[in-house]
Amino acid sequence: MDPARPSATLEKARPTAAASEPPAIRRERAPPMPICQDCGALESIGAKMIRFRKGAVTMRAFLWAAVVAASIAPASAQQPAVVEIHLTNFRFAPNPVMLDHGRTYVLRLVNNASNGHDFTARDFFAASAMTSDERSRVTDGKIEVPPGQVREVRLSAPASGTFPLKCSHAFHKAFGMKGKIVVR
Ligand SMILES: [Cu+2]
Repeated sequence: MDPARPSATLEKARPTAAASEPPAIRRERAPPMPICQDCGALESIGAKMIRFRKGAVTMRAFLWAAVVAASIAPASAQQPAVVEIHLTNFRFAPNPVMLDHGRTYVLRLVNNASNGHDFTARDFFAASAMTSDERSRVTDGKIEVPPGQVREVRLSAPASGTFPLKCSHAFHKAFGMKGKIVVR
């Protein structure tokens, strides 16, 4: 009787409360649903949460990429691609010289001929990124390579394009010592 009473009173209290204030309860509980469906308030919060999560994932991916890039960067800075170009009577080899945009190179100019030659590429040198020290190796858009010697210059390849290359020694271009540098 005793345990039944309280439950009975609760059951009694509930119906009476629900019966006495059904409009008030329904009005208080009802608004959230129409707001959610009508103006999409809840949906927008959900979307924000998804965007936040996506942002967090993107941020994580970005940080990871930055860490990877940071670990790779010093190695690529220490080890630029070496491109050996032979200057002979009277041609450049390879020709064209193929480079990739933005990549760092050491152009190793090798002259095994008995004549002096030069590597003249004014537009290419002007467009390439170089330290002032490296740029000082280039005179008037060219690098002179005495017979049997090697000259090196380090640079970052410019935006993609085709740049003329020649030897400026008298008649060498006419003899065929010309070519191009193609940056992809
Ligand atoms: Cu020449």
